[in-house]
Amino acid sequence: MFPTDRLPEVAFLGRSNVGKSSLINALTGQKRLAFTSSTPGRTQAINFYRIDGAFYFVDLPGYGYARVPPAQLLEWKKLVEQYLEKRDTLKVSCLILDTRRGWMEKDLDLKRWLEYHGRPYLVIATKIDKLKQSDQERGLRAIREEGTEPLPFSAVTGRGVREIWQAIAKTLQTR
Ligand SMILES: Nc1nc2c(ncn2[C@@H]2O[C@H](COP(=O)(O)OP(=O)(O)OP(=O)(O)O)[C@@H](O)[C@H]2O)c(=O)[nH]1
Ligand SMILES: [Mg+2]
Repeated sequence: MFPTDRLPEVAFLGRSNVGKSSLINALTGQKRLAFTSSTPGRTQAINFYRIDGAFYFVDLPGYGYARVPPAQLLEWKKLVEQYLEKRDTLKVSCLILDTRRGWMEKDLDLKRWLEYHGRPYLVIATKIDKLKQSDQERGLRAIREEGTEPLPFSAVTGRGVREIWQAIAKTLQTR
């Protein structure tokens, strides 16, 4: 089910509808590489996108969508935790937060989980275009309170694409 060519992988994690697939599309400059939707819970499986034959972007299904039946929630946990725990080609995860909402309970659970398992991660503060300047700064400050520096991003304006690429490239080089 997962690729076996052992290329390094970058995973995209976050709540349902936060903009994981949109970030992948913005980073690759391909509008429809990863399927995006205004219907939460669109990405249900783990999707691997091979980039330049050099590594994979891994689009994981979102969490925290209230209307998911319990059985499916368990499936999600099994699938995602199995991937995050065992996958030795995974180099870095991008934990994506909505700048308007900051850290929510499930995000903090995931952050602690990644830290406990020694998994390196970047924090992306997305949909920043939806906030006016002063609220952007307030949102970013709130995210910093958990001891991480967020990378501001907008799929609409393209803000942050270069900085996120630089951060990803750095983690791919050092491991
Ligand atoms: N304004 C704005 N809208 C965004 C941004 N990123 C994503 N969206 C919108 O948010 C919705 C969800 O985006 P997706 O990329 O499908 O989100 P996802 O996290 O992949 O969602 P699931 O796969 O369902 O978990 C879509 O309607 C996007 O157009 C952004 O930076 N700014
Ligand atoms: Mg998606």
